[in-house]
Amino acid sequence: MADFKELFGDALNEYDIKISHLNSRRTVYCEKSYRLTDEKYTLNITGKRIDIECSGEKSAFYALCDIAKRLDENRLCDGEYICAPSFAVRGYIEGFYGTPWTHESRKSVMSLMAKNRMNTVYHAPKDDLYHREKWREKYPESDLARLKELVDTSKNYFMDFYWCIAPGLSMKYSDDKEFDALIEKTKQLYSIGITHFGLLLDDIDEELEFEEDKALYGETVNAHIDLINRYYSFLKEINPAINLTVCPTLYHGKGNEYYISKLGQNIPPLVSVFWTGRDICSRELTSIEALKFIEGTHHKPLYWDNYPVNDCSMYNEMHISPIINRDKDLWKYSEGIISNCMEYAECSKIPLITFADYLWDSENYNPQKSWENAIRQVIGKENADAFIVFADHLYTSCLKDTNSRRMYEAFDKIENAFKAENKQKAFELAEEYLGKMYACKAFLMQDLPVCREISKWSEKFYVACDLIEKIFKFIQSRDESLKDEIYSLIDKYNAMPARLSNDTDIKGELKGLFEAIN
Ligand code: LTM
Repeated sequence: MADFKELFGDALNEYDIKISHLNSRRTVYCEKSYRLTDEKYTLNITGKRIDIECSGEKSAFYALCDIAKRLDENRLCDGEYICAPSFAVRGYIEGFYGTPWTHESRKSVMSLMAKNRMNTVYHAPKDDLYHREKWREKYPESDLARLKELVDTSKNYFMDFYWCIAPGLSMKYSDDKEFDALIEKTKQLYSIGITHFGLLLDDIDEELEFEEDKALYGETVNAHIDLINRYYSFLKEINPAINLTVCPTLYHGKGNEYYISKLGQNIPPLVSVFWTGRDICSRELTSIEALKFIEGTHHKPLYWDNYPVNDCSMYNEMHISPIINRDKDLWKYSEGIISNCMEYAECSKIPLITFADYLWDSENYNPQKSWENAIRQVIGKENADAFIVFADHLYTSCLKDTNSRRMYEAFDKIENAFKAENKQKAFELAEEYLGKMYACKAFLMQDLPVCREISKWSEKFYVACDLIEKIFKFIQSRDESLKDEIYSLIDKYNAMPARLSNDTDIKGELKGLFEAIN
């Protein structure tokens, strides 16, 4: 069982909580989704007395997480609340290119996401040699022991732990010895309690490499269908309860393309199929597009959502803004969503919590509120307001182009004060904003895991602090000697690769400010 003390601290101590386990329609059937579920619960809150009605341990756990969350967000109010998740599958994947997470990070992300009622984790670090390059080789004992600890932890948190293998870089599909190697490796993982598997065929050559494969299969899709079907049969033979997810080689687009529709229509309906949406990193995920995918493949998509991941060409962006642009009713047309994380585990927690909120209750998801709560959970209540001043500059991603909304609002106010010829007010506002920037800087300079992860971006933010301070000083004093310092700070800012506010946007805003004072 989960360590409740570790998860909730003393927060729930002052409440008289009674849990009743019932196996009735009321506790296992979700009217909204027409699904049987072990995740539903009812809360009856009267002052300090809370009655929980649920079917088992998992739903009781979610009920307690819910109470802790309401308490934390100051919205634990009297009443009856019937709760069940929107999406059946709610999770994240360590599926990025880059340094894999440490064991401690993995456990820490897992417990936090369980507390936010996610139920699935995929283990697929691209640069873990045993996942892709050395897929045939068994894990050394020490690695296996760590994996076992993760599996055991996931069980305590009612999470499905998917271990994934990606043999497609070098596998000769027609060679039985290769299939045997896959089976032997899989057995090693089954021996430590894994019953959820992922077979990933993304990011490999679209053409068959070996003559023997070409002769037997003709085209890649036939080799993949054969591999998936043989692998699934093997898994079901050793344990009928085993689950399998596959990631196809074509994993984005419309879902009616030749490869993906043939693959989908020729593998068992119970094998889950990963799909990243219209693009590799999709700005939107829509129900209409999910329906097209279902039509093409005869499978509901299981979204591999490439946010907040920031590998490859995105490595200068830091993705901590909330998830947006996913349709409210997408749960009807998909199995669920699995968010692909950044190699920065601490920072990933912020967008992941917003995913968890959306996935639990997509109708009522409020990105802004969810994000602010996420920052409070990850950064701590005392520092959340300071941190947001910096986080305001980290919005650029596949989801959104605009950035630094709060800073530009502050600049607009200053500009308006100048235009109204209220110089004193303008300078006060400038001071106020600078004060916030420096309070933020003081937090970012601390030796904390999240601050270390984000240093490439915070270093640039410090230059922005100096730059804006100098600009405000110049506006106030008209001291021409400041100009050189300003220009050299602008050059320094532009030379730093981390992406914060776009340089041309800042110049545009400042131009407005200069015009207002002239
Ligand atoms: O998206 C998929 C299915 N595969 C890879 C990921 O491993 C990678 O992290 C993302 C983002 O670069 N793109 C991919 O194609």
